[in-house]
Amino acid sequence: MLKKCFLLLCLFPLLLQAQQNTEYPNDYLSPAFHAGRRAAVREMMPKHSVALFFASQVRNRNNDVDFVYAQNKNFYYLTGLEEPNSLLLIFKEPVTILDKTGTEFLFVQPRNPAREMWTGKILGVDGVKETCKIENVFTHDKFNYATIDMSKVDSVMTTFYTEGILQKYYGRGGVDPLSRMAQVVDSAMTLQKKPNASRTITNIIRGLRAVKQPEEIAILEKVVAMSVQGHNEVMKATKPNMTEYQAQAIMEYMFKKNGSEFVGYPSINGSGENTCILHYESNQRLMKDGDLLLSDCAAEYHGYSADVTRTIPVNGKFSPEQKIIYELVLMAQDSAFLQCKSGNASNEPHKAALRVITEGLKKLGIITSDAEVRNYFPHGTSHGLGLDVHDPNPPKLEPGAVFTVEPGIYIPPGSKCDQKWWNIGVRIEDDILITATGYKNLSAGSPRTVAEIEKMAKQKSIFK
Ligand SMILES: [Mn+2]
Repeated sequence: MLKKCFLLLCLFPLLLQAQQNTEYPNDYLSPAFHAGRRAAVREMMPKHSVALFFASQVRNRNNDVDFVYAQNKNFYYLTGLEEPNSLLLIFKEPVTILDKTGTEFLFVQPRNPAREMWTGKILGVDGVKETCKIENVFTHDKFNYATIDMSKVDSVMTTFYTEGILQKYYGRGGVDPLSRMAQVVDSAMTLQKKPNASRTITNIIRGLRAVKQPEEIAILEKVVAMSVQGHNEVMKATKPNMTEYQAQAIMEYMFKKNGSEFVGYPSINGSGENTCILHYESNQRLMKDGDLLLSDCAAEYHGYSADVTRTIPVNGKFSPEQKIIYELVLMAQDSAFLQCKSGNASNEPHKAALRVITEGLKKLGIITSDAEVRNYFPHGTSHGLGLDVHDPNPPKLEPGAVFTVEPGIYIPPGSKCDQKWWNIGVRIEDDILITATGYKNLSAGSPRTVAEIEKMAKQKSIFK
């Protein structure tokens, strides 16, 4: 009986994650969500304007191998469609295109059974109508800018794709049918003389993406939970003479095991001197007794990324110097959390963290002036989090804002301070949701304090 209870307790963390019990995942953003986002964009568009949103192109990796396809996040936000060679047009006022009158038109790649046998199903017009619940869908070969009545359209807007970038992404005279479409759009954009029109649509969509809807928060909670499981397993499994890439493997195994499609960004698993390299990605070093391991790793799920960092002692116990620096970063993070409330400017958490770290480093004699703090804490404390790992954040925090709080201190070898501090790099990063009453730390399931981390390091890993 006791044994059975123990087993159940062990399984409990795994059961926290909803188990998939349908043939394919069915917890994607709903067509109603995407329709609502398109309506919100249109609502904010200036009179007599049209906004163009392009799907990402497939990108070649080597020879005949392409990169895993990654949809343009704005296009995904507005459609949910994960296919290349597609274009969404949103008009402020209704227009008629190909005998259909409306404000939304989607041009997609046509079905191609021979190609689909090799690279997978293409939805085609009927499939897109059914899946995305968008009414006016055509194959992209039907797109002809000249057939659109532009007499009432004063501005043409597109996000990120300036004229030059369009050419870079789509090419000229390529075999891809979209190249022709890209040329048409390109020429349409050069025709319009309104200055800053594209900045307008970029600002509109950034403003919308900065405040998450309930469906987005539900996915973010799942992807952060997957990421927490990875960090906790690494805490349990890490020991001297393991490599950084083995820590990475354990981390990413846990993401994938729980349904994550990708990592949100290349995993950073830096030990020893590599803890002081902010975006260290090669993860090749053999970890030694007495080192710290800084893991900045997170999963991606249904397009949304988490962003979590934990710093742990490789042998399971912080040295006195490591503990001092760690607890200073922790104190900075705690003081930043206190600024996570609706109505605050979104840089208030950073200001609080910077103050604590500046005073702390001065007290330790590591710096003598305030300006020197940037040598050891060179980055900001917060960025928005969502479809992009660096997502828009609203200028003023409000319910639905999701962002990171990630202070850090990095003391590389050769720094102008006592040698005992060298090779100590610490970052603690959590994912915060602003609520009506305060904030919720979505990644609170992963230990942050010295005592909690040292306790978890003693637990048995599924990899031991
Ligand atoms: Mn981050």
